[in-house]
Amino acid sequence: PQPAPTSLGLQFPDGFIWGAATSAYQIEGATAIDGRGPSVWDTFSRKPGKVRNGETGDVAADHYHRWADDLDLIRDLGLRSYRFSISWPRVIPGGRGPVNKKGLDFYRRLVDGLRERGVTPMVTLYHWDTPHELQVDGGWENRDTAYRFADYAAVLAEALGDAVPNWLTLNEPKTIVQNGYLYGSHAPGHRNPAAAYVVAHHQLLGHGLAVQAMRPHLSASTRIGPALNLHPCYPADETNEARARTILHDGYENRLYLDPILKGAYPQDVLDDVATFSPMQEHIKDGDLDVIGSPVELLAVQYYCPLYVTADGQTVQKHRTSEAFWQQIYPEGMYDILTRIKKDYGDIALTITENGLPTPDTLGDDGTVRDDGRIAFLRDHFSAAHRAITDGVNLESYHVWSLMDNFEWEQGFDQRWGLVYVDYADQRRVPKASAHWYSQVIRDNGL
Ligand code: GBH
Repeated sequence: PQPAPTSLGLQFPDGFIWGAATSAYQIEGATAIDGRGPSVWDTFSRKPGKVRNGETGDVAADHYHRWADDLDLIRDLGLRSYRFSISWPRVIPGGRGPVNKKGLDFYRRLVDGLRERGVTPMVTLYHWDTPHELQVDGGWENRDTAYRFADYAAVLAEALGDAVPNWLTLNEPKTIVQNGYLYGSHAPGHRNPAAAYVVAHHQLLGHGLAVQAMRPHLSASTRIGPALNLHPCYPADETNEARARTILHDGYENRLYLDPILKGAYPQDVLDDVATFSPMQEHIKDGDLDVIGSPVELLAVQYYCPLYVTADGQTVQKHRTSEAFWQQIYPEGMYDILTRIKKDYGDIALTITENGLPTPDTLGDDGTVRDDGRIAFLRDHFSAAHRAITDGVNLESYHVWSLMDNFEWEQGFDQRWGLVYVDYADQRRVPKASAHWYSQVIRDNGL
């Protein structure tokens, strides 16, 4: 039978996979249960003034206890892929040393539970929750953390490798560099440009070491890749100065991570600029770039917004922003970043692992949540992705951020990014209008 006609007339390719994403600290709660050790986000969120309203992930969406119901919800919405992250300190509480079997068992239940429901798991090894004990020794400033990350990656590949076809190493190493070490707004809360780019290198090294450590435990068809938040950068005006600053800005936002992983070399313009304020290069040892450039089969792209760069290297706003002050809404940026990856990095398989919008959602008296803004946002970004596919981009799946409302880092619980509303008073889940709309998109494989 013909698929039902859809309003925009956009049909996605057969086999295109629709899903949603979450991360461990943002949804799990249960931070002191079953042997989990503390992470940097436990210690950071407890410090006064770091998170809005002093909130923490101690309970979050209580997913650790409600996982089975949440997996039923994922199935009932028709999602075919679920991207979640594993809490490093749940599996290796001290960051190095003994494995916590209860922690591993939780993720085994999750992975098996997804497969029983016909949903493919996509696992992120690390979504910012560094074990506190490693941070005491310098965290990603310390080269040793990269090796400990590889040990952890091998443990997971061995334990879950048979059941997980796609693995993502680091989530957004750039965000740790920028928010964790430049602005201080994320854990570990430093403002130290010199350290920030040492942290960039050690994270990238950790990525490469993890890829190498996992391989022996995985089948030949299992794929590994990084999850990078990419920002298309445009000059704010037509001056030569703005154009030049935009190229460098693109280097810091995109090429600093893409080039070493996919081309085995750092971009020279960024290295030269970093050298004016950071000892990063002293930390790049012989052979590191071969490790970082270890072959990967998948690039996970997270797209939220573009950046407009002025002649003096500042960024300015050109479009309406969302509830998140940093997010200008520009769906064409999705097309631009996807086509640019193909042009500059070739035909590596791409997945969108995050794209979404926060909206001021409330539970209505009739028990529904009307989030029309999210529907419009997703419709426009799905359309841009469709156009990229039509133009030959190898995009195979799309994960909306997020499956459900959760702990939005320094913004706490006020910003709601979910397809599913979470009532934090009783942990009730209510699929929003966007969730119902998305289910229809999935059924139609189009919109
Ligand atoms: C993603 O990051 C995260 O992976 C996810 O955990 C998060 O919930 C989701 O976005 C929604 O925010 O201080 O000006 O840099 C997206 C990248 C990096 C964008 C941090 C906002 C903070 C603003 N984010 N950045 S700024």
